[in-house]
Amino acid sequence: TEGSSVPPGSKGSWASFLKSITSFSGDLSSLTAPPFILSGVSLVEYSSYWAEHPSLFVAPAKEKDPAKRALAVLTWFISTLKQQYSSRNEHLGSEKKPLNPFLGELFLGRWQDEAGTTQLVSEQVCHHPPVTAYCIWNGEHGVRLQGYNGQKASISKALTIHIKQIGHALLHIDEFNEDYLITLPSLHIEGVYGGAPYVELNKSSFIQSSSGYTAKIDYSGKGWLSGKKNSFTATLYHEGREKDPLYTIDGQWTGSFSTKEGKSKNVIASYDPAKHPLTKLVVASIEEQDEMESRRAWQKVAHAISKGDMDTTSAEKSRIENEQRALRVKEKEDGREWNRFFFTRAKSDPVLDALAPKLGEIIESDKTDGVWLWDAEKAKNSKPPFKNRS
Ligand code: HCR
Repeated sequence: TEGSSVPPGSKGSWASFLKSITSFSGDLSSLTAPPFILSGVSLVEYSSYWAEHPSLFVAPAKEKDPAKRALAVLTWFISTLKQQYSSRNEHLGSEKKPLNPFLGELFLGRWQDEAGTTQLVSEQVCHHPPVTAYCIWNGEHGVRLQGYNGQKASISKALTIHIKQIGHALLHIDEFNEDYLITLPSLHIEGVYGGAPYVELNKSSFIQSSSGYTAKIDYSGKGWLSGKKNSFTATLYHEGREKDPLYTIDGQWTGSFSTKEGKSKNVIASYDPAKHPLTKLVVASIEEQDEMESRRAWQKVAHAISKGDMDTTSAEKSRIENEQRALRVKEKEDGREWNRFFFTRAKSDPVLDALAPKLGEIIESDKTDGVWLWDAEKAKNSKPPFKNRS
């Protein structure tokens, strides 16, 4: 095909892959894709995108004014979008298919910088359908984010992959005993036909605070006004008073954006990603890692993918899948469920139940057979080496 990014040797396998996805719906992880589109990074690592700018993550805790605090939360959230949805394009040339985490897979790390220590625990709490739960916290600043997410996919005739995210995130700020419910945007993947997939965000997502503020972020692919890709407009208002914004932010979530007061054109702050370098996540070396930790568990697969060695990739993947299957069979025989390391499934979460109704129907289909909650008791008792890392 003209303008195709598919490597010459992969045309055939890409054509069969395209054929296979036209008749698919649901769980994307079940698709077998050609090696050039595979990444050796597991989806369990993606939780780290929430806090690659620790200073922005903790900034709301320093803000005394509640409206400005809500604005700091919104600014941090928008700053994470570039990492979440376009970093693979930037580093790998296109969106890639991540490794499908196994049940109990862990990704642990910490950021160390001027914001102090910010810690990350990400755990695959469900394999079928895939659900990842995470908790990110900075003890010095008293800020904690916890959440979980899964994806539901469908494919249109034009080969656009539409993805609805299931789940949400909750940010807690100790100093003000304040909670923020963050909903996750829907997305679609374009450029699939030509073998150079990339993500665009759809529609809107919301942040609802317990202090009575709502933020609405509207995403528009080409930009209503600017015509630029990855555009958005966000407004922050007293709940129920959408027509009367306190702040408006617009720009590109992959680029820069500016904040204005009310509906005015008066810019009070601007954000340029080039001026906010990322803090690198510190992850234990593979030798130090537990066998449940992602990079250790997938080491051979990741290596084979990077070499384009499909035989080893599938052999090593099958080995992990078979081990997992055997574990599930054993659990069934014993009449027990896999015990998650850091999270517990609950019927409901009081914080979510208090904030979600303020957003109406938006979050209704959010449950993945209950909600996943960070379990401080479990975390305390987690066996070493996890403990020794903090
Ligand atoms: C859809 C996606 C896997 C899920 C990824 C999620 C939604 C995961 C949670 C993160 O917080 C945000 C996030 C960002 C990614 O953009 C999104 C991925 C984009 C592609 C990937 C598919 C499973 C890959 C499909 C295979 C194609 C490229 C052929």
